Amino acid sequence: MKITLIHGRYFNSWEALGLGYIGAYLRSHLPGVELNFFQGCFDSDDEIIAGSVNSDIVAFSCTAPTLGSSRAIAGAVKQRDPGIWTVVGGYHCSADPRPLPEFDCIVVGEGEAAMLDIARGRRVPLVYGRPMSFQELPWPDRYLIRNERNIRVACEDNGIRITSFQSHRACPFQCKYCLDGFNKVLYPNARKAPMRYRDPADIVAELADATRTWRLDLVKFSDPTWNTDIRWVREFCAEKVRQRVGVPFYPNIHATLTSPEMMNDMRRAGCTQIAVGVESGSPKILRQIGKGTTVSSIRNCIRWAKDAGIAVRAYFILGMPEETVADLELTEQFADELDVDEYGFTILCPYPGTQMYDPRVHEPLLSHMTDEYSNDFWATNSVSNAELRQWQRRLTAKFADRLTWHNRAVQDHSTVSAGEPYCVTY
Ligand code: B12
Repeated sequence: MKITLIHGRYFNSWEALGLGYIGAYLRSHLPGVELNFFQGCFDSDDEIIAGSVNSDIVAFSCTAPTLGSSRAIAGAVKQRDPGIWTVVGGYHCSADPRPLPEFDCIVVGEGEAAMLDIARGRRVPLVYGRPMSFQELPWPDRYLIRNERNIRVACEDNGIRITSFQSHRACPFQCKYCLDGFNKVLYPNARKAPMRYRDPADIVAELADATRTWRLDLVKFSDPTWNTDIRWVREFCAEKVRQRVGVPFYPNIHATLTSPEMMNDMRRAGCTQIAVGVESGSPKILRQIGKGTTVSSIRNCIRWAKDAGIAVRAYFILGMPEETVADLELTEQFADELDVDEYGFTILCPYPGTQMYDPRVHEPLLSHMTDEYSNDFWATNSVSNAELRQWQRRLTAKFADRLTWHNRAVQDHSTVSAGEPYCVTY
């Protein structure tokens, strides 16, 4: 049995962690399985097609912007050998699992158990993955996903070797712009997101092992919100200190769930930087996003981080539907006031599966809907797309010396063009 796993083509080069988990799970249950891996930002379409044709199954991992190029590759593979079973999983098709001619099967939700069933011969057009527990999941197979390539790009750009880890699954928040606000899509039978946390001892052991193996200088977390459980954060920090795993770390932090003690614990455990989704400086817009943050919780969180000696990256989203110029002005004032180390400014993008997505309006735009850095159609009720882009340009120019890699990359290249692995995602 030969299975080829493909991470759809996007212009950044994060490691394909989800496929790393799926590959490790398949190997632990099917010892003889032959696994093959390609990543669109490193491997050309021709290489991927040539490397896929003698497989039994070719499976793609896609977000909305990577679906188009994956469809083209799947189509070419099918044309060469119609007997190959093509599968697609990941966020986009989980949110929109309608059949597509290039794929024989769509997987909704977490992919490990679903892919094992498929590898064992299940041949149906739609498979619902089940929420996996970390006790049954091996660590991701970083050799399979050729993690060194991602680390190398990061190192070439920043001089540091960095890669990502997952500390829990699911998200309890329902932010309007994020697919996780639609946990129902991923976990259709659950009333609440089925949160699962890793044993702190286990994740710290993985950090230690990977730091040694891959000579890491910094570890980041893929979790959209890392501090969903304050007690878990405390235990993780204590465990990292106890196991003397000194590698610095960098998580995404929800501003409301913080305290000075938490920041101090994190700093002691090696946290050198946090990312905070500030989103807006307008109390009205923050309420509408539904994240549960306020101007004052954000202000406090960032002050406590700075006091603890932790650097802060702040992300802002422009363009909630009821956002006005007055709200955008509040955002600019808040960005000035917060005075953080790094700034990112995006324009809301209505991805399928988010509460902002209206299929009647947005589906026709999907073919050229790139992402929140370059979308050219989204507007608020009172601010046009051109004006939003103007605001984005104004803010990125104002904080030009402190921009995130992504904003810089988009600026340098004026549009986001897929298939150029020129930048890292740190
Ligand atoms: C970390 C993260 C990133 C990282 C990179 C992640 C990566 N590995 O490539 C960075 C910051 C670079 C990033 C970039 C982008 N991201 Co992002 N990201 C996330 C985040 C926070 C976590 C994803 C993650 O790594 N999870 C952990 C790993 C272990 O799991 P996984 O990849 O989800 O895989 C599991 C399942 O999805 C499934 N699965 C995945 N692939 C496959 C394939 C098969 C065959 C099967 C069966 C199953 C399967 O099984 C896996 C194991 O259980 C999610 C939001 C969230 N709440 O989770 C958004 C999210 C995935 N991102 C999103 C988007 C839109 C983007 C960008 C377009 C944003 C941008 N403009 O840069 C790019 C696209 C990157 C790309 N390569 O496609 C959207 C996707 C929405 C959609 N409808 O497609 C999300 C959901 C956030 C949102 N706005 O709603 N992202």
